[in-house]
Amino acid sequence: MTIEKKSKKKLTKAQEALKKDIIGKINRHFGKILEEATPQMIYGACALTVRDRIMEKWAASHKEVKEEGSKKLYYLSFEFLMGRLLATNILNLMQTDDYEAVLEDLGYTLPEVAELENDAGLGNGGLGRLAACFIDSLTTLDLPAYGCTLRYEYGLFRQKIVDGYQTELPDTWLEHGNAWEVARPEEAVKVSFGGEVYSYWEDGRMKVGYNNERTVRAVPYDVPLCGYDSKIVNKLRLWGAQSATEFNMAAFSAGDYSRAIEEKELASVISKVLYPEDNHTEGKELRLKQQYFLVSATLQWILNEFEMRNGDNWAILPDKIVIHINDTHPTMAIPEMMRLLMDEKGLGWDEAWEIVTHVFAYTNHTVMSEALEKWPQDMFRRVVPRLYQILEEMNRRLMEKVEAFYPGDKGKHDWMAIFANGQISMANTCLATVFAVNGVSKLHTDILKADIFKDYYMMDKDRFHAITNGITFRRWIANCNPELTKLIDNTIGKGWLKESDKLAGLAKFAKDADFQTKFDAIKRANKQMVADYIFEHNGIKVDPDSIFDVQCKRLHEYKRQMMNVLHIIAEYNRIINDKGYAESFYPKTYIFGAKAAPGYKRAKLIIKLINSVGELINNDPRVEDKIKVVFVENYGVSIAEKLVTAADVSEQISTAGKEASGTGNMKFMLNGAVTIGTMDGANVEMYEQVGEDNIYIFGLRSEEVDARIKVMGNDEVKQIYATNAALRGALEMLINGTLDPDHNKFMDLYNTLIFGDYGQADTYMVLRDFEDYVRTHEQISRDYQDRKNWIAKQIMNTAMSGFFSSDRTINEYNDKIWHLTPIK
Ligand code: 26W
Repeated sequence: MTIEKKSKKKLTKAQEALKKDIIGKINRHFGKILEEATPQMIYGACALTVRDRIMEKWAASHKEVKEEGSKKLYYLSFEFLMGRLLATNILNLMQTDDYEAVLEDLGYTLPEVAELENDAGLGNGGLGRLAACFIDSLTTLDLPAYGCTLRYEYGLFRQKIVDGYQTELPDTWLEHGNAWEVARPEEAVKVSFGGEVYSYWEDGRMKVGYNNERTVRAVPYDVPLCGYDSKIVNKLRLWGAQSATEFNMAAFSAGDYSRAIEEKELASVISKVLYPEDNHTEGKELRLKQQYFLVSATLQWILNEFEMRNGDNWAILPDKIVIHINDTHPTMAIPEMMRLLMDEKGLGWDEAWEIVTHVFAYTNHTVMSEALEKWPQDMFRRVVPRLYQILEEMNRRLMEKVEAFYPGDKGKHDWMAIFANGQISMANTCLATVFAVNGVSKLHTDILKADIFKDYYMMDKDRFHAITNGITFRRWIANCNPELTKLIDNTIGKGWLKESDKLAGLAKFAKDADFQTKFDAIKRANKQMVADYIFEHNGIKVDPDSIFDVQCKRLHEYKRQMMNVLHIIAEYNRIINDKGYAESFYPKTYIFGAKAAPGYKRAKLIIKLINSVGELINNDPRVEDKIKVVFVENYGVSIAEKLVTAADVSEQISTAGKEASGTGNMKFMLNGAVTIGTMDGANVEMYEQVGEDNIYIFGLRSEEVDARIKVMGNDEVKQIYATNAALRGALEMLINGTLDPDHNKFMDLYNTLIFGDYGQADTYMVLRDFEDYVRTHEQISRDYQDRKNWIAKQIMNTAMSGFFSSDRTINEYNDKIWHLTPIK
């Protein structure tokens, strides 16, 4: 890529020094002079100067954490969806102006250089992005914390649309190296799999040994992270797998060739690739190995660090550390800590259990049953035989407690057990152990308490918490929407980026003519930017004065992209057939972005459908200038940063009760989009914050959804089909040849709505909610044209989004669960 050079301004002294620094990196790191440097090298040189600055802070902050012996949080997560780091790191260091000036002097702009960084796409969706927002807020609040995850060589696949279909390409994010990480081979540990466990007596206690196990080396790579205008530096530790010895020579010489080769193979695959499933588990053995690898390496590190400071005073471990399990994926940390404390450190079961039950907290992020992790017992025993034994004992003790509380209730026993029906339940392993459990919004937590975790809730209510998710305002407005940020700074002063409640001060400007003009001009410019992006990438010309209606998130049936598409088809049909409607129709641009899990056929078919509908509508002269449908390829953090700034309408339309929280909803709200949504997840709280005039709520409520399935069944679906002609027309277009010449490509989508998969039609209430959805869209189109009132709604959304800062979320976690002290 070549970047056009621009003209110069005078630099301050500090900026001159920074410029020298950057040029120095070009000389010494890349062995080039400035004139020869490629844009990629300019990026690399900037990143290295930023890293130096963070490292200087790090050395100081590390010393403080050590000296104060403060309690630390370890946030274990299989996903950290960090995105790009250059611009946010510069922002957090409060050096945006300096870097902008110097880069301009060198003939570049900061945004164009920042764009050269590959996204760190080490996550699927909400859970991974939440972890990334959390680590930013933790650091900003000066709370000592480590994020722990795998150093996937390939992150979430790159999506390429070919002939309307999703295809998956490897995400080679490390191809130019990773400027942010520091390898720490001196802190490598060994992780062993499989083999046979045996026990023996030594020094008066029972010890455990292994035969035939396979061992892999875990090497940490640390990414230092600075908070916004904060003192401390935290880190994200990425564990990569390597051969234990380049080749296990001992085994090889002893004639055990297969073992030597297996170890090498295992090392080469373990941290190779992120599993691309979101809200769905496949129970693959390699995934189980990944889980054990991360968990064992992290716990060895945690206990080693603790031991170095506190010797064998294990009883105080819960005062010094807290380990957070981000969904059940790192649950093996629980039996692994039992193993290490008993087998390696010599503690007895009761002593170890007392510690373990005071160290772990767990967050649930989904109620979708296909996402609840269960491992086949046989596989689990084969991969981690010692943990299997420990879980058996945990289960035995658990069942005694359950029997005491629910005597003779066999159904409850099976439902609550760690071992049941040949499977091991990770959620129950957590629930049997942790001192705190939380849901990620109020509604979601209520559902946990009343439904999937009810039996555990009844046994111990106090440990359940509702902590609503949040997003870091540094990335999701300051960095991605600098013009709006400046406008807010100039209107209410600067403090709001750290004290987000102050944003409410904007409310009194909602109807202010001058403020409205400026606010609207920024939205318009952002829409133009996205229109340009779409033209460049999709070749589609969209009108920046049309309503930008955006649904961007993972593709899943419960998120109901399908309902959105059916509505678009119905609108299209009506424009063609109803002249009055066509004349009064206000132009709309529908924008989708979504990756589907590669094995989720129906989700992939919905992507094809969106593209086919786009093909049809975008090329039909009868609807020209009225509707455009755009599918943005390869949706991820960096594309989200553009789209959230340009949306007028944000689609948050999941079946009520299914979306645990949602965080995209908050990003759109913060940037002044108006939500059309169901009473689901955090939408409920957005409604409470922004008030009914500034959000469009429709559809069945969560209680109604359950009742509907039980009581009304499929007859209701038949009836809707028979009576709603617009909907029927849209559905028939799936199979009548308009969208595909062979008529049956989309048959599955039609069938699942109308007949259902296991006899239950319309599981996700697409048909049942359709009419209300259409009505609500019509209202939005009318309201949008009342410009003053609409802009006021948009401003109110930004103003009332302070509650959704992840700083607030982290403070709640800290007060209710972690109890860390900010570093002074
Ligand atoms: C094992 C396969 C798998 C992979 C990921 C199962 C489950 C998951 C995640 C828990 C799915 C996920 O990302 N859930 C989302 O978490 C967000 C952060 O709390 C919420 O805002 C979303 O509503 C929820 O869907």
